[in-house]
Amino acid sequence: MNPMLDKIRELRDEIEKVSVSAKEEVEELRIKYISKKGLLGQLFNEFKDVPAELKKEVGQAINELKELAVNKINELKDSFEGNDQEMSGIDLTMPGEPMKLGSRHPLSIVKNEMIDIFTRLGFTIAEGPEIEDDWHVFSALNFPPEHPARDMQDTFFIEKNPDVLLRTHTSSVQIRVMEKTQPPIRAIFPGRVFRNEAISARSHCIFHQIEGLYVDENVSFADLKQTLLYFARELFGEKSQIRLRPSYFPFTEPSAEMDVSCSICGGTGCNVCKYTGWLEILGCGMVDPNVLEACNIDSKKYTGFAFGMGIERITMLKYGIKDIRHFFENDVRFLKQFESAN
Ligand code: 2NL
Repeated sequence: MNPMLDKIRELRDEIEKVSVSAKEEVEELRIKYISKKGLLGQLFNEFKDVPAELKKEVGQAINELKELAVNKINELKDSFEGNDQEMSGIDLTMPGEPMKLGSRHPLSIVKNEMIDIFTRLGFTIAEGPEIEDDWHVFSALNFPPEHPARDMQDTFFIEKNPDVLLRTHTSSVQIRVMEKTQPPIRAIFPGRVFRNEAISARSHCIFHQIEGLYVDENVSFADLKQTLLYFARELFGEKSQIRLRPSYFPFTEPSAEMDVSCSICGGTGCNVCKYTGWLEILGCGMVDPNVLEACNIDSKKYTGFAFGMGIERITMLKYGIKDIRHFFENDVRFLKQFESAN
């Protein structure tokens, strides 16, 4: 038996048993065995002295040993890089930690419900700019020049120029739609609006509205009532009743305010409806002919109804939220009480 074969067998046993406890030791092993001057390198050097008849057997044994050493060292190296399941102590077949889901903001939940209801009635959705001009927010909507809403006290003007302001209602988007489309128009207008008001439990300087508009030939007040009754029953339950009280807005004539029977007590009286049995939820009316004409819509041919409501107010009524400021503070203890996002 050739002494080289003994040496090879010894080295093989040694390498098979080798174990390490730190990454640096793997590098030491690499240098010891497979670097140029390592033990395998020496074997390759000695190979030239092996008698010709043994060259085949010894050569094969050296090559096998080299393969073993390279594999073993790579295996040890991987175990420290976390590539090996068993060595790194990580079981990749374990189920993952469930991800914590966020929850949808209550205003978004209610807004989406409202959008769904009106979409089923054939209304489309339109959006427009928050920074507006006097025409789209006031003049086209039949506000007289001296109307108090135009005052610095009520509206945010964002430049010295009094024609650059934050919209106080989404009616400005309705004007934009009517200016560029002829009837039939049937759309709703969700969005953020701004009023220069003191912040309290009941009012905020930023809030959200949905307005609606239907303009066509022969649109009547009866169409308005039936649309709003359907809306109230879808949002507050099929037993809901509505009532309309006369009101005034510059942009509608006649105008009304709508109450829905209290969804908390069913109309018998509770502290949410202040023992009246009714909750005021929106304003509405027939679009003033002046508004149609301002948008180049023929008021002799077409009529329309419009309505508007605050999303905060309706969300507070639906969920019994007592302070409007909760919506804007984004305290997770408040937010996580509402429906999960998925
Ligand atoms: C409310 C009342 C209302 C409208 C909004 C409207 C828009 C155009 C023409 C006519 Cl372009 N009307 N919008 C009509 C009646 C009431 O809002 O209490 N909102 C929170």
